[in-house]
Amino acid sequence: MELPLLVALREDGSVEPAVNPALQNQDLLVLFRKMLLLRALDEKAIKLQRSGRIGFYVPCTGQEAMEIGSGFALQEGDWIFPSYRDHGVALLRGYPLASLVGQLFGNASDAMKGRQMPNHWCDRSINLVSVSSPVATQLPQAVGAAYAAKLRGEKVAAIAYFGDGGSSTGAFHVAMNFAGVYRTPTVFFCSNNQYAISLPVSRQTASDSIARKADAYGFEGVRVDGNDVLAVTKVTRDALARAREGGGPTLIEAVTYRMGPHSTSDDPTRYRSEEEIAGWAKRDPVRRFTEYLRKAGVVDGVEAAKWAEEAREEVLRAVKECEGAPPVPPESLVEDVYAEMPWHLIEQRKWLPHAEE
Ligand SMILES: Cc1ncc(C[n+]2csc(CCOP(=O)(O)OP(=O)(O)O)c2C)c(N)n1
Repeated sequence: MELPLLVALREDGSVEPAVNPALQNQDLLVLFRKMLLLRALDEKAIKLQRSGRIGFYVPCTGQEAMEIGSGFALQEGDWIFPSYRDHGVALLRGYPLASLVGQLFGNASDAMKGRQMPNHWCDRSINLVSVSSPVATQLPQAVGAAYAAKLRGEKVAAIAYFGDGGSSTGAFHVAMNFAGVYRTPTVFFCSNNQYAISLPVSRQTASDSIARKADAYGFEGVRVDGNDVLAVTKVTRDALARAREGGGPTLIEAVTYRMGPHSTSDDPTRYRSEEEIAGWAKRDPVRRFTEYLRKAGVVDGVEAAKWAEEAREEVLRAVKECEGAPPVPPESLVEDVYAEMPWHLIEQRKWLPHAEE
């Protein structure tokens, strides 16, 4: 039997009680405003790339609910192993917008000193581990971190984000198996956005769902409406709580849709129809949540528009702050590797342009 798709936000504006995270209004507004910020960041970053001001960007329009809902469910101390599309999780956990934007410019405003690919940020202070470029390699890392936490008796969980394409890798199966056998406090969060670049999910698996795969590894798999921020919050929160309490891992499949291109280097018109995109546009997670909040009397139309504008202004401020920064000094290339710089790096630093010595 197919696993049910858990939905909280019903079409008539009510909330399914079994999937309701029962949030206070102030928390609903946190979710809402972060979703708006994420949408505004995408809009601006695509424009920056198209006008040649940044080199590359990975958008997440259409996936705001799964980003913000799952990020909201995390607690301080939990370990986050993100994928390149998870800016929302980072923002929700307190990674500053200006740091995300600075990393796209790769200049002196970038904490990664321009050494990483764009969209590959991290922050040790919030247990936000560096994005891994090779698909799904973050999964065994997350299981290792979770296992270490378990051995130390720490009540924290590790969450690993990946796409439907990631579920076809060896790393996925290795990680799921180890997590099942050792009952590690890991949440596997799959954003099933229907495509791995141009490859549709129908070519990715013969199973009736990705969540189903958890059966084979001896733990629970859950399918949730990934465009429903309340349902995502609820299932992720439950899975993380179970993990922290020693209940073992969970595989969450958030069913969603990538509305934009895979990255700014992709042309999705080559592999998707207008009709398909229009069908998913009706389930836009930002609009859906806005409508719910309006019906519930939590925001009115004027406030919603005002906050959307404020989100755009916040992004513009971050861009202004970062874009004017100077390039990273070339000599920084040899820094941060050794506590004391060895002689050969001192020599090599002299050959770099603009080096001080
Ligand atoms: C091991 C590996 N193979 C191929 C690639 C090139 N690549 C980058 S993203 C991607 C698609 C991943 O799709 P999915 O896991 O569904 O995540 P999504 O991008 O849809 O969020 C591929 C094939 C890679 N980075 N690593």
